[in-house]
Amino acid sequence: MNLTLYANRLSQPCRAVEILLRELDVPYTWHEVDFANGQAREPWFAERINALKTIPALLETADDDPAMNADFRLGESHAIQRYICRQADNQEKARCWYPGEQDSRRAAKIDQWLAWHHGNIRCHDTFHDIMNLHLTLPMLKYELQQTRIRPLQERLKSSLALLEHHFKHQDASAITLCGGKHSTLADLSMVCELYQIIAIGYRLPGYPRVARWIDTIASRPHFQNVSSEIIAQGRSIREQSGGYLDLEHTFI
Ligand SMILES: N[C@@H](CCC(=O)N[C@@H](CS)C(=O)NCC(=O)O)C(=O)O
Repeated sequence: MNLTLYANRLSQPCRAVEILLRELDVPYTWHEVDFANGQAREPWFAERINALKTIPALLETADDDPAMNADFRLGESHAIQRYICRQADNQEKARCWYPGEQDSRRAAKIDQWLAWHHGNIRCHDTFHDIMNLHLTLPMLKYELQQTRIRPLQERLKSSLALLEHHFKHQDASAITLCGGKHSTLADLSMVCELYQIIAIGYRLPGYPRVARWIDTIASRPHFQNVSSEIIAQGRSIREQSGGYLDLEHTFI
């Protein structure tokens, strides 16, 4: 495969795809998309890169001009990750992340959690709201903390409680969504999302198993390297925020 990843490391779904490529030693070319300034909404992007107008997008080509000559274009991070697992040379490793037809039931459980991720954790993630607030409307931060951020955090807490309950019934030596020692695409996608609030400085004392699960996956070297921009962004938000983030009491 000759792969080009159109992405941005401030985007959770993009980081999940890039971490997987690195975990599986799949070679790829990186193409940064300035999505914050609307690049993914420009007509050329929809026409040549991803008709869904989102990143990540994966292009596969026989030569080195993916935007003009791609044989295959794919959007949606979950679909991209499954495709990478199906195509990777190292199938032994790839099947640990997503077994596909080799183990249909396990693959179905991974699919279940991936679908739940999009309908729950991703919808209630406060990171982008906090970042937008921090960059564009800092004078309204205390007011918007109450009207905008708190309701999202409350909804996120119910998803965290569901995960904590799920992990209670898992083998305590390895916390993974689908059981077993190896993380899957579901763990990776969800932890990439949740790690954003950890990067700001929130901790999850009320959800100790969830906290351990995040820590286990986030401490992998590829995860840390690909997340370095989000870690820096989180630090800068924390340092300039004053007390409004309420880091100590939000997730008790
Ligand atoms: N469900 C999609 C979500 C992708 C998505 O929301 N990407 C954002 C960046 S995090 C984006 O491309 N935004 C472009 C825009 O809003 O113009 C996936 O998992 O790939």
